[in-house]
This record gives sequence, C-alpha cells and structure tokens, in this order.
Amino acid sequence: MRIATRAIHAGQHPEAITGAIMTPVFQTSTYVQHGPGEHTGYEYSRTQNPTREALERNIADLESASHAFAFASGCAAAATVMHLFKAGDHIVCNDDVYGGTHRLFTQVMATHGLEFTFVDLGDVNALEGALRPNTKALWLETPSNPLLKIIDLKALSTKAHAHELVVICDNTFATPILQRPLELGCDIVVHSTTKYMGGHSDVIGGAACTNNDTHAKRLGFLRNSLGNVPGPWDAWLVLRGMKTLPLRMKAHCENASRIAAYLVEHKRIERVMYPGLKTHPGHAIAASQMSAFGGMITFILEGGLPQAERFLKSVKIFALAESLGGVESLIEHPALMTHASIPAHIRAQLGINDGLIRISVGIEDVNDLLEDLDQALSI
Ligand code: P1T
Repeated sequence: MRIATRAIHAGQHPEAITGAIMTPVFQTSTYVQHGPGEHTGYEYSRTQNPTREALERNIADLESASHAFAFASGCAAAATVMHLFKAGDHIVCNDDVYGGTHRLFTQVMATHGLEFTFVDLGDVNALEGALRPNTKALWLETPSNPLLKIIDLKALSTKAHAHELVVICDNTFATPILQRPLELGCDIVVHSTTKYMGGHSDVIGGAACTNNDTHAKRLGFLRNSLGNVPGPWDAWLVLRGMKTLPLRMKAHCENASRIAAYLVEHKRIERVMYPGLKTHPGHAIAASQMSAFGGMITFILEGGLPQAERFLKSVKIFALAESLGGVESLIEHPALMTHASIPAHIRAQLGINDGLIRISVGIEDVNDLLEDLDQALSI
C-alpha cells in the first residue's frame, strides 16, 4: 500500500470488544493478572500500553522500520538513544541541531562521560577529520534546525558504516512522508512527534525507530528503565495526527515554496534558507533524498535585532512562539528563543545571528500568509 493509505491504516485494528474503529485511549496504569505472573501480555503501562503500541506500529510502518518506540518528548527519545552509548564513547554530530539537542549532548550527556564533536557535514568528507579511535556514532539532523542545512544521508551512512558507527538521524523536519532515513542507510531514526506528526500543537511526544533487533531490544529496556513514556492520551493525539500527515505535509510544502519565492525577492531580506530553492547549497541532495522540501524557512532580515523585533511584533497571523509543524503558522527568533541555550560564541560561528528568523509555515490560505508577511515587512 502507498504511504497515504498506510498513514491511516497501518498498525490499526478495530477494537476487539466493541469494534470501535479508532484505537481507544487505554487510560490505565495497570492490568489485572489471573494469577501471579499470569497476565494477558499487559502488566503495567510504563511497560506496555495498547494505545501507545498502535501509534508505534503506525510510525514504524511509515519509517520502514521493524521497531518503533514512542517517548514523552523528542528530547526523551534523544536522551534514551544516547544511553545506547557509554562513558568514553565519542559521537560526531552535525553542527546545526535543535538547541535542546545541543544542550542535552553538551550539558547532560557530556557530564556522564560521552564526548561530542560538532562539524559541518554539508561536506561529507568532513566526517573523517572528526573521527577518533573511540567514535561510536554519527548524529545527523536534516534539514537542520534552524539553518536548514542538508546532509547526504546515503553517503554519510556508507562512510560511517565503514568505521562501524551507529548512524542516527533526527527526521523531525522532514517526517517519513518526505524522507525515510532507514531506507537511505541510517540505523536509528528519532522524532519529535510534537511537531508535524502530532500536527496540531496540542501534544509533546517523541519516537525512535530502527530495523536493528539489538538496538531495539536495548531501547525497549532503556525506556522501561528510564520511564520516559508518553501517556495514553498523548499517544492517541499523535496517532490521530498521523492520519492526516501526508495531506498536511503536501500543504505545508506548497505554502512554504510560495513563501520562500516571495522572500527571495524582497529587498529587506538578506538571505533565505529553504532547501527547495535552486540556490540552496543542499538543493540537489535534498531533491534526491526528499520527496518535497518541507514547511520550514529561515531568513535573515536586514537591520539586526531592532528590525527583527519590530517585524516579529508586527505579524498578525504568524504567532510568535517556539515549536513548529502545527497547522498554524509560527514565527520565532532562534538566537533568543529555540537556540538560546547554545553558547553565544557557537551561535555566532554557526550564523545564528540577531537578524535570523525562522518560520514554520502552516496550512492556512497562502495568500493570507503572504499578505501578513508583506504588511509586517512594510512597517
Ligand atoms: O520538544 P521535544 O518534543 O522534546 O523535541 C525536541 C526536538 C528534537 N528535534 C528537533 C529537530 C526539534 O526541532 C525539537 C524541538 N524543537 C523545537 C521546540 C523548536 O522550536 O525548534
């Protein structure tokens, strides 16, 4: 079956007692046992929950994975994946990642003895220069947050596997509708399901997927031990979002490409970062590994912070807020908001400067979005 059909049906069965077509919210912490240890396969909701499992079957199917694990947040998924490694292990990571991922790696996992090197992997040959004898994994985020850099997943997976690294890809910005990293050679995919998968800005969640049975067994053990599971309601909300993910992604991509084309032409915009633009350095790779270019656009407004602040306060439909991937359009200032936890000198090196603005293009009528940007840019 094709992906739009699978998004609706994969992993879903009518409920056994009533035939309810939608998976119920199994809002229970525990399950009755017939005798000690004689259970139905369900013992305790941290360990097993039918609503969560329905979501996991759905996500696994879309990501071409044999295993998926839902988490309480994207950060919880990333933290659990990091527990596959031990003190003294070294991980190479692309330089531009979500600020919370950078914070998790450098201010949490590093204090437990993991070592990280951040490098611009837009040039795949940069990997070799970052390797150490103790390098165990490669963490990739593409398109990256917030600079929308594109990383060649196939080429880097091949290179990394030659050094026996575990390749992990954060696929939050693309979703499995646009890009399936496991098919391109990655070993583990992580998501913030808070974003496009949930799709309505009403839930926090995460996921990790793999086809590797050893990683899957360990991830299941780790999640049960760490206890960072989503509640059944949250799993249900993400599952509901999944059903419209293909439709929504199509609308996000169409609106974003119209808006990127508008911004490129605007005299007050110094630079537009959108992988769909032919001028984007990663455009050819994006075109080969993604089926469309996504709903995120980052741009530099002339005039630094004062102009950026004025613009951010002038938009009327775009809401000034962290996060992305909901049906509604959001706008934010990475340096002061989503990436504020990254030290200023690193932000400066990366180019996350005071004029940098990121938009999550929603699925409203694109003409309203264009008019909103236009009026705010003329103030
Ligand atoms: O917020 P949470 O569900 O824990 O997901 C973290 C996360 C992981 N990976 C990527 C690529 C992300 O963008 C995020 C969260 N990002 C935002 C909140 C943001 O506004 O960029």
